[in-house]
Amino acid sequence: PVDFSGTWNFVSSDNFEGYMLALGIDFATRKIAKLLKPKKVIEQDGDSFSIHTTSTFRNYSVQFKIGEEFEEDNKGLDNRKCKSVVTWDGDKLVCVQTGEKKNRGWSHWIEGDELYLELRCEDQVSQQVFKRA
Ligand code: RET
Repeated sequence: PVDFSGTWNFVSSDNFEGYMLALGIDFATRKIAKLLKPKKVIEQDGDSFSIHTTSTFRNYSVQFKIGEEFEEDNKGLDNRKCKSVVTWDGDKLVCVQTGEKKNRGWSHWIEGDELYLELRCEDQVSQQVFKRA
């Protein structure tokens, strides 16, 4: 199967502003966040994942096991708690984040040496692309 493990450098992003607006992220944070080139460090061990998003401004980490619901605090993002669960859809990792915001979640997949991340919240979709370091 796919192995997401490794360090991934930011390449580009699309509509991150729309996603952050849908989450209710404040103006000042959005202005800073949209200039960031975050790095992803992913550790995958069987069905266990740890994903670290790091930037010069703020970091976000999440740990999960496929199919096991967990409480996500989204600390430093919108700080809203969600019940999250990540499953495989073929070779895609798909997360559903159930909480106050409708249609919230993300998908991760790999194409060649690029990692794609689609972020969803309400009617907004943002796509980010990373390249293997
Ligand atoms: C940053 C900077 C501060 C403001 C915002 C951020 C967004 C981070 C996001 C991380 C998503 C992580 C995922 C991990 C699982 O694969 C860059 C921390 C809003 C959206 C989906």
